[in-house]
Amino acid sequence: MPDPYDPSPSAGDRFTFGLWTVGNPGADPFGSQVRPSVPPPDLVAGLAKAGAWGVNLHDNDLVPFGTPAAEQERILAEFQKALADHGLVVPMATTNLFSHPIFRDGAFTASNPEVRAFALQKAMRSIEMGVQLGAGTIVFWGGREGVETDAARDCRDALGWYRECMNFLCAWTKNQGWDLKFALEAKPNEPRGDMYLATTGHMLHFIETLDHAEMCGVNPEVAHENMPGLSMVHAVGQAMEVGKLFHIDLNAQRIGRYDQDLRFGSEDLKGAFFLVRMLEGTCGHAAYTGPLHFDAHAYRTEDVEGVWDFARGCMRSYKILAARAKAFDADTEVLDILAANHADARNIAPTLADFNSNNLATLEALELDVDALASKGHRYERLDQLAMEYLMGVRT
Ligand code: GLT
Ligand code: MN
Ligand code: MN
Repeated sequence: MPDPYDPSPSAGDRFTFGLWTVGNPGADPFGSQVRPSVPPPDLVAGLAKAGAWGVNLHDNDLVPFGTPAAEQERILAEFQKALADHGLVVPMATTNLFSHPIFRDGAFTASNPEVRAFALQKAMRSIEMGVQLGAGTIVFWGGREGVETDAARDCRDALGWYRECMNFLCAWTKNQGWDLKFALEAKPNEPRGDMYLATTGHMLHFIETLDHAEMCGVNPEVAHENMPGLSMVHAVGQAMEVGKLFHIDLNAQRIGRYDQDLRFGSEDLKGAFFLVRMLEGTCGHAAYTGPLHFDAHAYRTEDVEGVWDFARGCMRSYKILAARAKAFDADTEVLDILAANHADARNIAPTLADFNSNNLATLEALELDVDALASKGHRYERLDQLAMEYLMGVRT
């Protein structure tokens, strides 16, 4: 009998990994690579075998910086053959605007307009390649958009240039006749001392200031919200509530550390549980239906086989958490506690939903028993323990 927690694209699982994730050779700032660099077509084969649905990439994950055009075409053809042979799709593409030394002072926010021009040229070439591979979503992670010292420039100027570049790319994309979504990814720090647009909340506001806000949304990452101790569930919830969750980077992270990009579910299991519950649809809200992307990598201790243990682990943990969340949401004790807290016996909620003269009069006349309300317990200890017991596997 097949294991119900094994990923299965034919059963509708839409798990994806970046070439840079399963292809991560285990280098860190203190040591060189510990695993061989696996060619992208072999990563495609491995991902298909592991049960992934798709693969995402930076331009330079596939085509090294500076590759001549003819060689790029050969690499692309070989990669597309691997995709076709193994039945994988490329739903998302992104641009490496952080590795090359030209981006040492930023890309879209670099003080030098020539660097910003180069960043735009590179992004356009990368988007063209993404379109050729079938990507519908383009991620923008501003890895170098920030400073170590604010003496470098006024952050208002940086934000203005960031906006100009995003506006330029949106307009160019529309001009090309492409129907693409841009997903902007926030991070508070690393590699820059302080990065502009540090959280998903910052990003959501910035998007509303763009000329083509409708084609821009966010790509929240668990690690990036958790590094400063923020709630990924609330970041994703805010994005979903305004229809802006265009993509997601799933991984795991301990608060206050460097960007660990750990196997999904391997830290903060409870945070992962409530995240998956939200993504799968809960409390009467629609599910997220986009790709479930893992932006994580295997421990440096692993060899190539360990990388596939890591990839399977990410997908299995997601599916196990989805099953646990579904059971939690169907539990009558859970439902009873929620119903008791949400009860609206006097039908007050509609009065609060809209300011008009009737509602104002109703609100002003409303007599509320402050002492009774203030003394009421909510039973969240019991509710949370129920969640924990599902997570610990004793309640099913
Ligand atoms: C890099 C970063 C990730 C981003 C990738 C997309 S690149 O690995 O750490 O969080 O999502 O550019
Ligand atoms: Mn990411
Ligand atoms: Mn990360």
